[in-house]
Amino acid sequence: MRAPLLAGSSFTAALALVALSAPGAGAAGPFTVVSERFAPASAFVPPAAVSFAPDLVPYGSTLRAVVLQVDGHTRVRLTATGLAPGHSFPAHVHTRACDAVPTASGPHYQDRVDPVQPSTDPGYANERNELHLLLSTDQDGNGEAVADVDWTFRPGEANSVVLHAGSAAGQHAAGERVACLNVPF
Ligand SMILES: [Cu+2]
Repeated sequence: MRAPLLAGSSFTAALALVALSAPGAGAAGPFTVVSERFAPASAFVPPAAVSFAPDLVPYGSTLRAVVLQVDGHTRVRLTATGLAPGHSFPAHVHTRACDAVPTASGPHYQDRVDPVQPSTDPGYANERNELHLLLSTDQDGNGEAVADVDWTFRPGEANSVVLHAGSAAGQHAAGERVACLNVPF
C-alpha cells in the first residue's frame, strides 16, 4: 500500500517545506541538505565530495542531496551541475563515508540487511531494499534524480551517496565508483 504518500500526510507537508527551503540550507528537522563541489581524493584531508574520475565528474562540478524522512518514508533528490554531458550515473546510498579510495564508502545500505555479504541475493539487493537513483545529465552536464522508499535510515548507518559510471543509454547497470558525496542520513 502506497496510500500514505497521498495529500494530507505530514510527508506531503514536509515535501512542501523542502520545496520552499533555500539551497544549501543545511540540516533542519526531518530533512537534510548537503551541497558540495567535487575535489580530488586526498589522503590528508578527505573532501566532503570526492571525484575518482574527473573525465566523468570534473573537479568543481557540484552535487546537492536533499533527504526527507517522515512517517516511515524517505525521499532523496539529487541535483548535479557540471558532470559529463549525456551520461546516466547509477547512484546509491552506501554505508560508510567517502575517503581517498573508492571502496571506502562500503557496501550499499540495506533496509533488511542480507545475512550474506557481499550481498548479491536479489531478494535483498534490489531498489526497494536499497536506495537507487539514476542521475542522467543533459548536454550541459546538469541533471536531477529522485527516489522514494517506504522506510527510513537507521541513524548513523548510511553515510554517503556514490555515483557509479554508467552509460549514455539510460541503463541502470552500475560500473566503477566514480564519485562520492558525504551525506549524514
Ligand atoms: Cu553503489
